[in-house]
Amino acid sequence: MGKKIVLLVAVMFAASVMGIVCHPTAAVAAPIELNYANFPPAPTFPCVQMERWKEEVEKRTQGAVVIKTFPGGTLLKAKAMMDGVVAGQADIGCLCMAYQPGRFMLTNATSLPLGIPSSQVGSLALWDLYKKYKPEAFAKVKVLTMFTTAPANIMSKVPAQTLEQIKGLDLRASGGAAQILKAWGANQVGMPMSATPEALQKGVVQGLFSSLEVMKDLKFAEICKHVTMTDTVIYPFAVVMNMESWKKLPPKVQKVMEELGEEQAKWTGIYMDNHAKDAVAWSKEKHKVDFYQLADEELAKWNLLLAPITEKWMADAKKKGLPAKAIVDDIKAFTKKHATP
Ligand code: 3IO
Repeated sequence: MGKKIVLLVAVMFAASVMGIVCHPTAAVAAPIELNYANFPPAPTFPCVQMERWKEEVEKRTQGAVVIKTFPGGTLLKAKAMMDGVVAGQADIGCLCMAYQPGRFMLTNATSLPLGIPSSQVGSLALWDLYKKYKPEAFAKVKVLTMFTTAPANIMSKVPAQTLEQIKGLDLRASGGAAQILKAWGANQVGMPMSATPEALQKGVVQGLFSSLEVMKDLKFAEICKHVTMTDTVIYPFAVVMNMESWKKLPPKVQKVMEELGEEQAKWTGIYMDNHAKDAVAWSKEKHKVDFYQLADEELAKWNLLLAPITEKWMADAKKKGLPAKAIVDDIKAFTKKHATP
């Protein structure tokens, strides 16, 4: 009797193991495939964070999800990213919000001159801001993470060390950073980062205003021999997913992605801050780039010109029915919270 039961249990156990191992649907259950589009070239930080996210998701879902990455605008280009993801041309897309200032007005407030000191702080503050306000601009997608660059500096072919030297100089930037260049008197030229290498090469612009890691990743150190350190304003980014693609995911996979949201923001921030430092050292050593630190009184003069930018954003935001002052106050508070260890 006892033996029979043992045998029966053994047979049932073996059958169930066989079922798990050999059941046709379980054994060949194809992984869920997701396409992830990005606009700049593969060596740049938005693509580095994309590969890290892909690896983490594939690892944490034990291969149930496979992510195919498309850097360099091969699936969707910079300004087509949001609409392309909404339309399902890609499941996931990484976009720079500064390229569409009006569309992402609320989150673009992080690129007002409010003193965000680093990418790590900026990324976590931006994520907090998104979670608190859940802007209408993202109603049609699932937001997977957000992050920012390190503060922007001027990289140029000619010295741009005084307001006189900047006056009328063709410099490239987008969104909040573009407003800063205008305030300093440059001839601001707007275009995504992905179009900048060619514009520099062809002489359409004499330099750019962005975070310094591109000196190495896009080899701007070969052509821009001058950097003026201002550490003014970040560029904000979002990673968004098509809503249908999101809803189709098993809850376990959704959980993995949701748990990665803030972690990915922080990872990207730390990567960016370290990489920007690394790019500075590399540019000095390998390409003899001159890094110029503004004197305090000069920097004060430059900063004074920036005050109207936040006022203008607040007036415009109010017109659109946004709680402008609360948003700016929150960005300052989130910045302080993440800047104090
Ligand atoms: C950026 C965008 C793409 C690749 C590398 C980058 N480093 C800084 C940015 C910020 C940005 O979007 C821009 O246009 O300066």
